[in-house]
Amino acid sequence: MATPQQLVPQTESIAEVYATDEASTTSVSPEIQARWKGLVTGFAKLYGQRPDFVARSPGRVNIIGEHIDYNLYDVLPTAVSVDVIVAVKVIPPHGLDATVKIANVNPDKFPSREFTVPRDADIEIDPTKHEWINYFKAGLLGAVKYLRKKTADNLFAPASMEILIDGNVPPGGGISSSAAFVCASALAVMKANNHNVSKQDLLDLAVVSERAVGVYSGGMDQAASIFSSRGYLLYTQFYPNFSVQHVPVPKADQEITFLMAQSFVTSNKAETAPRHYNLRVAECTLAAVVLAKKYNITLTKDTSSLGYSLRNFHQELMRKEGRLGDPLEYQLDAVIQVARDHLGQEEGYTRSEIAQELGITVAELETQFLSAFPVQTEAFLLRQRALHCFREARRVLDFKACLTNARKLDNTRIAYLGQLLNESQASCRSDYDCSCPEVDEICAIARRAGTWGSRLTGAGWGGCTVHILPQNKVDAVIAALKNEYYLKKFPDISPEKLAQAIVISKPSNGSFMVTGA
Ligand code: NG1
Ligand code: MG
Repeated sequence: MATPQQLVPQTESIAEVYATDEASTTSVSPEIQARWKGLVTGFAKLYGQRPDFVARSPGRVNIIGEHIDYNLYDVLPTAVSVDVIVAVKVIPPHGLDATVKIANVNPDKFPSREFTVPRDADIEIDPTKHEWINYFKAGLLGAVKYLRKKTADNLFAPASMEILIDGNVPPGGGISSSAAFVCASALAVMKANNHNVSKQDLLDLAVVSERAVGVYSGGMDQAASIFSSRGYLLYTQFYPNFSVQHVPVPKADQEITFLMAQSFVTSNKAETAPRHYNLRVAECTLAAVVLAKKYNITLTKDTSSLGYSLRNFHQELMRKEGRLGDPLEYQLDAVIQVARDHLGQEEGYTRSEIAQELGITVAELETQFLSAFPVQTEAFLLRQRALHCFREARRVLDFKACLTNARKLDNTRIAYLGQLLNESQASCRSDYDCSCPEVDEICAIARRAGTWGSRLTGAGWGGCTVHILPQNKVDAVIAALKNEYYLKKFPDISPEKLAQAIVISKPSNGSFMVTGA
């Protein structure tokens, strides 16, 4: 029988294993071992000595719960086996401006760089210049800020380092190469400065670091990259406080597989944020404050990126109506009805209509809610965004209940899990408008070929899809996707790219570190 769901101690430090420790290394597949060895020998060749340690953080797939982390609703991602590994040698002396030499195992695509970390200032990241080392710098910046605070030393100088990186998470592909990169980098910098960072602290700093690149994201990706555990999904809660639980996928009548398929439609999130990602963050916030106003509720600020989330409104409404003791599912049903009743305008709300709802001027609306980042739109679709969010939050609860309330997943339950994924996709497409024709097409092809459920994963507008399917349908689904999508849409696709298009990954371990390599 599967192990029951486990609460995870958040103050726990990141696991550290020794390269010579049989018990921890024999469980690693030969391909992974080869890649790690390649990194260490590559390092020795490049810098003339072996690294002190290797820090690692994986990509993630979100199984269900899309675009609700920044509304502080629960999500259900897990780490995947592709990851970013960072080999580091600390170079004395310590205490001066630090020098960072950084290289990638793929130098043609990711050229080597060297830069200085000034002792008395923050390193600068130019988000308009798309450089591969920006993500390392984001992790470094977050780690240095953390260490300066921790040591109460504003002039804290991090150690100089020689670094070699190998990442195999497809970039811009919806499985969070960015979070893997930022988390692994921050972890590496912590270790290089002799700090055993807790998972919670690494999470907090990694989330803030990524926002520095310009996207007002929630914390799901970094949580999955840091806290996941092999064989489990990571039930992640953000409200009232952050917490995670490891949820096993129980034994089933048929062996269940999660498959991910890239659309190869890249949406540059930082660039499209004013029309896509950040606009959605703003729309949800505005929906929350407009609903609160209708009920005469004053929201207090929460931990979401703009400070007012739909979860926050939900909580205050339930408190007011004396329903906080109701099961969360029923509470969500209630707020779904509230959104239907009180956000009536299908065509959306203009700035002046929202200002009128709130009893403030347009200028006040701009300063209070729309000044953190630019958004480009005439109409804010408050009704559709709120409905997606509340319903998606409900689907996450249903999905988790279906996994945890049974010792064994029979076919009816499995079909229900698939249905929830399909409903999530439909909602992302219509109410949240974060899908795209290619992603819709991949989902349709995959379902025809035998998946139980198919949907986009990650921010969308391209990126990656996730599918739940029986093991015995894997070949058929892969063949259908190749013939009907990849080869048709990209006739000149290289064999390497085609090989990266589809990944089957079992839920994997989160961040860890290897020393003594
Ligand atoms: P991607 O685009 O897959 O990195 C983004 C956000 C998440 C979450 C999802 C949508 C970042 C770093 N992450 O994921 O926090 O909101 O979209 O569910 O932007
Ligand atoms: Mg990302």
